[in-house]
Amino acid sequence: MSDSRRNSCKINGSNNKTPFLIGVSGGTASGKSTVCKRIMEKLGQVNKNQSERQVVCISQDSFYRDLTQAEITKAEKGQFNFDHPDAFNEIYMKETLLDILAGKIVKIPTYDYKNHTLRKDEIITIYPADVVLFEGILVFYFPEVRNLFHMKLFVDTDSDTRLARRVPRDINERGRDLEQVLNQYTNFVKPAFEEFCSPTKKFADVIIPRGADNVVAIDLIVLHIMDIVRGQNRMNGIQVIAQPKRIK
Ligand code: UZR
Ligand code: MG
Repeated sequence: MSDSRRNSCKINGSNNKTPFLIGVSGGTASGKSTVCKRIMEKLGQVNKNQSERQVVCISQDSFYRDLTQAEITKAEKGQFNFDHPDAFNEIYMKETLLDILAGKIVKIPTYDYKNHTLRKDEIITIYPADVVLFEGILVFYFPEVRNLFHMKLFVDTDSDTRLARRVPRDINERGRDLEQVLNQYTNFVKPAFEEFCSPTKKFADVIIPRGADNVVAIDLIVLHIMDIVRGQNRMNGIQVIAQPKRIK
């Protein structure tokens, strides 16, 4: 992380917070969302209202670009490559992250996997937060997006494990049938992982083997996040007194 980037992570005098931005990448079904969920749980964030959260999580899926009619037809036959960088709206992604870093309130659509469209009727409002997690298969692919992160995590889960998780998830949660899931995996998901996602592992600051099962790694990351949030509060004039553990 560059010093200028680290220094820019502070709470401005007003309500405008410049959050600490963490990118979380990894192959499909590697456990990115679960790692983010665990981080938020350990920070006691999940039961809080969005506007009072200090830590929020956004998915890169909200930044798929709108498809043309011809592309929707292809997607319905499992012939559209959702794992290719071209499937994303890079500019919208970058501008949203810049707005978040500027402490603005942003509204982002959720993604509907069944219809392969953004749900503009279901909008998530992201309020200024101390820490923002941004997770997705290609969050480190686009240099201008990658350079915005203060910290980069790569969830490194074995590809057999990922496929074994992906199949039931796509069938149960994303309305697919087995043949479609396996065809899509072989034709698009696996080759795109090897070409576009896996090479971005080298940009990570921390690689998390075994994903959400890796409690030690997640605990270390959470401690780091807590340090940052406390540091920011201190800069804002609010002293948070950490109780150092006594070694007996
Ligand atoms: P994660 N995806 C869909 O299945 N349908 C869509 O409409 C949009 C995306 C899949 C995408 C990718 N691939 O592998 C996966 N396909 O979502 C990324 N095919 O999500 O990181 O949670 O696995
Ligand atoms: Mg996910």
